[in-house]
Amino acid sequence: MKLLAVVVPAKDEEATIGELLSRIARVRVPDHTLRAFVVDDGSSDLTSEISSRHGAAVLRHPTNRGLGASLLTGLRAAVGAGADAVVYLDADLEYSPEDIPLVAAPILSGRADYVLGSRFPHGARLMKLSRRLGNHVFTALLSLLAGRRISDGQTGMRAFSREAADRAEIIHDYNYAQVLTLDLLRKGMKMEEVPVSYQPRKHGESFVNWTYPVRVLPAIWRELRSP
Ligand SMILES: Nc1nc2c(ncn2[C@@H]2O[C@H](COP(=O)(O)OP(=O)(O)OP(=O)(O)O)[C@@H](O)[C@H]2O)c(=O)[nH]1
Ligand SMILES: [Mg+2]
Repeated sequence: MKLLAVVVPAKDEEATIGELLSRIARVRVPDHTLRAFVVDDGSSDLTSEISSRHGAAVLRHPTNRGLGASLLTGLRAAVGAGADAVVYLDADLEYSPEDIPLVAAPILSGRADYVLGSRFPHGARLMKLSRRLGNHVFTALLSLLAGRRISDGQTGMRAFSREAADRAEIIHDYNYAQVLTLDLLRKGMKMEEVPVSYQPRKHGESFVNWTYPVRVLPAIWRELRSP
């Protein structure tokens, strides 16, 4: 049996993490054992306790370090545990664990090293207008920089080959979304997009606010200038 690691970064997600982990436990992928790795990013609620109770491996950041750092902690732990492939998804149930086999498929068949689970076209009408516009602007910019058409550059559900998980670098903690993709493409990783289902967050708080563009643009610039 091969190991498919499911990395879940979580900051104060006690309302949803239990249900998410129970649903992950019911997902079946042929020839693979699934194991959840929850990265508790300095939560002050019961995120870690609930995750341990569900049998997940829990990696704890003593203080809040941000989503990019959390994802990287999860990827490194998964590779360290011998994962053959990794799927990552957000903890807030916006994405469905039932889509894990779908985003993992191009990796498991050896067709791709990196998969973006795209919320378009299905989820588009559910997304807030401001979010949708922001997504289009940043995805257009990412497509331009990547030199290929991408439909959802900011998705919170992705899959990685072992090599991509091992080699990924994230130059900016606040918004890993675009810089991670640019980093992996520049390393020659093969990318695919797969449509996934999407439902806007019902609990907890989002970390996205009006400062997003001010923080993301310099990060993209730094990634492009890095060797
Ligand atoms: N808010 C926040 N989330 C974090 C942090 N570190 C890890 N996360 C997790 O990162 C994932 C994505 O965060 P969200 O706030 O849902 O970001 P988003 O999906 O772009 O925004 P929404 O559409 O409003 O949900 C969630 O699983 C969070 O629990 C952090 O420092 N702040
Ligand atoms: Mg979310």
